[in-house]
Amino acid sequence: MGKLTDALDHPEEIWPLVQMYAAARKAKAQTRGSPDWDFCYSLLNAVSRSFSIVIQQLPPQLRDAVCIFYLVLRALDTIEDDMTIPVDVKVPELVKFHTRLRDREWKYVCGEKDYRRLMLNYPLVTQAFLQLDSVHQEVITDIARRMGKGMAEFIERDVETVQDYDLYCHYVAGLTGLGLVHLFKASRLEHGDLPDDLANSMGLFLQKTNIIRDYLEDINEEPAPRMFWPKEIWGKYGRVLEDFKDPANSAAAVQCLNHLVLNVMRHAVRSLEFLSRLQDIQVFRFCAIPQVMAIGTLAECFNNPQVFTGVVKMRRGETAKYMVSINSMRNVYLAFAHFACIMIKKCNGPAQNDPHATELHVVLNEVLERCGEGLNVQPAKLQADGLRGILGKAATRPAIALSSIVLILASVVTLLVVYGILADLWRSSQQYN
Ligand code: D61
Ligand code: MG
Repeated sequence: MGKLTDALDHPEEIWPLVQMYAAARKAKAQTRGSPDWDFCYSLLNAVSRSFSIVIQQLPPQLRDAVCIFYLVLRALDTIEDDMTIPVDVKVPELVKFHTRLRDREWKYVCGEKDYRRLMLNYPLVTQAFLQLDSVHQEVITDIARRMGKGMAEFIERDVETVQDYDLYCHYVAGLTGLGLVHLFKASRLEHGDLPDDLANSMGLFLQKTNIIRDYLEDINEEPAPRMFWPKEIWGKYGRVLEDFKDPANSAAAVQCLNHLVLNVMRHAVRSLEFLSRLQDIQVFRFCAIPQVMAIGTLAECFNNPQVFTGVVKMRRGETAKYMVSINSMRNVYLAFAHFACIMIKKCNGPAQNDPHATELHVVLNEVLERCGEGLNVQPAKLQADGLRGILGKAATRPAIALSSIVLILASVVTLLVVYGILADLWRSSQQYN
């Protein structure tokens, strides 16, 4: 029901939804007829819808390497996340993981559902990994080694300080950014200056957004919760993290949430800088789409008590709209400005008494300024437009026209079907007469 009313409320999202659905179907239907690669791509599809779509639109010389990079790190992460593995078993397993990459027999049964399927069939991933260029293999092995070591470090201690938080996110996501840059360069698709610090910010922006959004899921995790919110921040708002689940503590919980949103938004300008340096359009889309989804998710989460009672996500249609329209830096600036404006509006309205509203406002203005520079318009003008939803009006204009066509076609099809039924009825009534 929600889907239909959403579509009627946002008709401009219908065509992007159709395009996404078609792209997903096409991706699923593609087979190479070799069990290793077919397994790898079907698992990628099953485990991550959004990364699967952006990975599959990469150029061929990069697509396979990034797909395997994803699955290798997903396997490592499945070991990290499995709370039934005893610490003294898990730590050495994470540290040694990179040495398993060339072992055609190795598997480690853990995780659940599709993650378990990945671990059970890991030899198929290894078989595909060993077919990659040796440079790609080396990059993946190096990142898996550093990530495993970092994950092991945080199995034995908690994320306490903001510095710990940045370090943990560097290990699990920032390193992925560094590895991807190496893969882009090794495939000769990117030649520019993409320093580690900028690539790291790309990962931190995605990872911190997930950590903020997944509060409830992580705290309810069985058999034991696994939390990454830094105590240096949440300790200012509560005695224990579980307290935020209680609606009686909603005000303090939301202040804590807003403090974390301020913390992650400090990465936004650097991530725009990274994106503006990319040269290949497919690599650009692969990198930009997740960043736009992240700032969209943050705009939804900011000052929203529902983070503590359920899942806060962008609408599927909105996700689809951005997936199809992010094909230039201009549209990234427009999207970032749009979501920054949504947050500025909250800073001036419902969140105006928040202890960090002023600081967040400053950071959001820096994002707007950067977008203004990129677009060659005054940030003030951007703000006036931003509140009306610039991307919805300018960048997706063809999508709106096309969605009207879809609606018209749908009406025509309906009429034809109704006409067919009536004609059948008439014919059968003629027979019996
Ligand atoms: C450009 C494009 C994609 C990028 C990027 C730059 C920089 C970094 C990243 C992707 C990585 C972002 C990770 C954000 C999602 N977080 C997780 O999945 C957590 O696990 C982290 C360890 C495994 C990383 C696996 C990964 C993810 C995305 C990739 C990739 C590898 C390889 C290529 C492309 C994209 C998280 O998972 C649980 C959850 O979020 O539900 C966790 O356990 O904390
Ligand atoms: Mg993990």
